[in-house]
Amino acid sequence: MNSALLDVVQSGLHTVDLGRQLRVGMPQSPNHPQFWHTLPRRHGDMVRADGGSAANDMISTGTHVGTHIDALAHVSQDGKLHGGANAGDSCLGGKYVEHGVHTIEPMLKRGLLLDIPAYKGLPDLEGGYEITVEDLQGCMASQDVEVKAGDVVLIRSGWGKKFAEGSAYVGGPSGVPGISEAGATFLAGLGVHALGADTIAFEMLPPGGGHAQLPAHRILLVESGIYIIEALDLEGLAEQGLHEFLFVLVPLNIFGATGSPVRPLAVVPA
Ligand code: UVW
Repeated sequence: MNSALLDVVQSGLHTVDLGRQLRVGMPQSPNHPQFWHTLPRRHGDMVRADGGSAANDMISTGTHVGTHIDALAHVSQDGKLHGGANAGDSCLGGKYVEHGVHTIEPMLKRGLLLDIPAYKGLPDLEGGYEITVEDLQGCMASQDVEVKAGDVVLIRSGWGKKFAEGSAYVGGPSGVPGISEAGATFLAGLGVHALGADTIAFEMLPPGGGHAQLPAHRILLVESGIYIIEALDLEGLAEQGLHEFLFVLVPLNIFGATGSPVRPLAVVPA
């Protein structure tokens, strides 16, 4: 079998892992059940006659842990989901049939990185900083990024460096940088397929404000049908100066769920 696609694969690909490693105790949104992993069976618990033995695991977890994607069912506004469906009636037997994570097609899309601190000449953005429409436009111009309909746009704030620090990453007292209502409206107007960021809630959280108000979630998930990807690791892309790539993301096919942990990849020719 031969094709242009396989020719590219055979000539070598360079992959940047955009997902966080799932670890017990990693920082996560207080809104969601914690990730937990344990070993019900360890080597030696049961040993076969030939001396072999197998270990196995169990996980219990919220679906919005680590790097994860929000399905359209995740957020409602005034009792309505995207497209006007009644949020209560849409949950059939505890499953969001119409807008659950199982409805998200595997993503093989053009991915774009907007590195906002690099554009602004800063090491990182401050907690609570709202990335403005002017920031987005200026960053696109200076990093030669032209957003087209169907793209996946990843917004780096530099806040992802705090992931290893635990609660500092969640940003309760400090707030977290990100876009808000204006930025979400602007990017939705460009017809993007999904948006992602290196922060816990994708959008700007004001100092001390927590997750009390999430206007970008409303604009993207409810009003525009645009998926949100959170807690991405964008440091590798930034270090390598990669602003355009093949973006690959496949959510777990969990029927009726509001989200899924993911391990997205950015892929370019080697
Ligand atoms: C919320 O609580 C809004 O969840 P997520 O950060 O996954 O969007």
